[in-house]
Amino acid sequence: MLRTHTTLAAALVALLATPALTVAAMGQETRATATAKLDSEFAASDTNKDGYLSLAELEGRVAKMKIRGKTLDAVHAKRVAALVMARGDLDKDGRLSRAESDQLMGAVFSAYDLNHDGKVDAAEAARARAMADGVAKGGAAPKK
Ligand SMILES: [Ca+2]
Ligand SMILES: [Ca+2]
Repeated sequence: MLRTHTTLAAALVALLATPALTVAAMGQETRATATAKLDSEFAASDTNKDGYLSLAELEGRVAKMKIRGKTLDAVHAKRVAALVMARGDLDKDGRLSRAESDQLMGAVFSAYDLNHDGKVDAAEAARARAMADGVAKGGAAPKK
């Protein structure tokens, strides 16, 4: 079960664990390259091509995400999608716009760029992977 105090971290990790934006690929990732990956990720997730991610589209995407080779079960996929929406839907219209998605990605990046040098280095990526492992097991992410 995702516990309340770990939910944001879990949701952020889940975003990073998408196939196009894998946690493993975060080594030496810069904000610019991460944003470029988000562009293709957003397009792939927007299945009806209306320029917004609905909760259903998010759920569909999350359900296909692999975290260390394992997909989340349906219950966790729904929860993570709901958390991503809750965190990212700034204007509360029930869908994620590109701008909202970009802003969420910025928050994700900042969460992992622990020394704030604009890059997620190998050590920071390793920490992200450890958190992703916690999500894949359905458990809590490591505490700070
Ligand atoms: Ca859409
Ligand atoms: Ca919105």
